[in-house]
Amino acid sequence: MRGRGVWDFMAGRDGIFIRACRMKKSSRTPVWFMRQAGRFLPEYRKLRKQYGFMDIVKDPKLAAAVTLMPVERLGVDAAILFSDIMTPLEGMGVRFRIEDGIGPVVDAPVRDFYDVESLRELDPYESTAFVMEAVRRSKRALHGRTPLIGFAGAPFTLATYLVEGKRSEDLSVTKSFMHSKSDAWHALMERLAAASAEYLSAQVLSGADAVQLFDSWAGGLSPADYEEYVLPYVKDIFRRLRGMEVPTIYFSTGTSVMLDSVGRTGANVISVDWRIDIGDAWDKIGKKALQGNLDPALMLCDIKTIRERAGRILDRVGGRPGHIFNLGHGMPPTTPVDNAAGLVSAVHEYGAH
Ligand code: 1CP
Repeated sequence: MRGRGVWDFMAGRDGIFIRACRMKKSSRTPVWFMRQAGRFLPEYRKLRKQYGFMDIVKDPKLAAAVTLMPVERLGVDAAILFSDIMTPLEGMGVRFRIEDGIGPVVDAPVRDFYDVESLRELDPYESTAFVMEAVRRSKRALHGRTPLIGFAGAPFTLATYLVEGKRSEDLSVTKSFMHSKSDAWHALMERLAAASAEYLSAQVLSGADAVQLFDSWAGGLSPADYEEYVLPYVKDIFRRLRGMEVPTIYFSTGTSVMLDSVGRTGANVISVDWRIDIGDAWDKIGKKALQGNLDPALMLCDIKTIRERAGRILDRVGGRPGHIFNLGHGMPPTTPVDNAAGLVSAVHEYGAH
């Protein structure tokens, strides 16, 4: 089998993170952070003075080193591969760059059926071979300390960058494309879903122990539009991954009002933001594992406040199996390292069952 080896069996495949994804009981609540790799760690900022962002992403040795940094520095219970949601798009013929202070910028935005038709099918082993090598290297370097989470962008969130050309606050160009050229929209979502599913499968076959689909901007849609234009494609991705025997996680923000839809994506774990009480979220989602909920802005407060708010979430959950402690969105770039490390310790202390 491609890329599979002895590490699979040593890498905590029955450790606390994977057990929580599977809703099994464990000795304590696992904790990791979205956007823990890169961004706020001083050792990453130092590396970035020497290399460009995509240079690190495309160098498996450097990407694996950044993947390991939060495990070593913070003691989190899972590693997430260092890359970006935009990475596979290059292999579909999309030219983009990551600009400092802005994020992804696409050279020629996708605006009609012709643009959609010109997107190539992704061969993840060919055009993202460096990602698969970074997965293998990260696994070897982790040496079974924690599992490795692979990831991809969800079709809608990728489409927002492709259609708008960069981050947009109101997603107006995306929405107008979606409503006025709905045939082209569905064709675009179909292609992106196929690419994300292939890309995630390849990461699993290269050694990823779990995969997360990032749908950061899904909450900008009305519940009805989410159901019609987005949900079928998210479901399709998780359906295609079902035979792979690794847990799947669906991340979105601003979706508290449509948790019944989000709960039907087919993911094993649902990530929730801070705009809802975690107990209420769990009632709406039903029998699935739950991740997230701490407001990322708290990371910029004093450690006493962070510990107190983390304690409230753990109290509310009450040791129910299937809880993964995380933030509701990414770690803020200006987070003091001591706050992140202090939060990991707090969860390890209070979250002991
Ligand atoms: O200057 C730099 O070093 C580049 C900053 C940076 C970093 C560190 C970008 C550009 N991407 C990343 C890494 C990254 N992106 C990871 C690595 C693993 C981790 O730390 O967890 C992951 C999982 C992502 C995922 C990602 N990229 C998302 C989904 C998660 C989220 O935060 O909502 C999104 C929306 C992106 C797009 C993107 N890439 C980079 C930036 C600054 C952005 C966001 C821009 C925006 O707000 O639209």
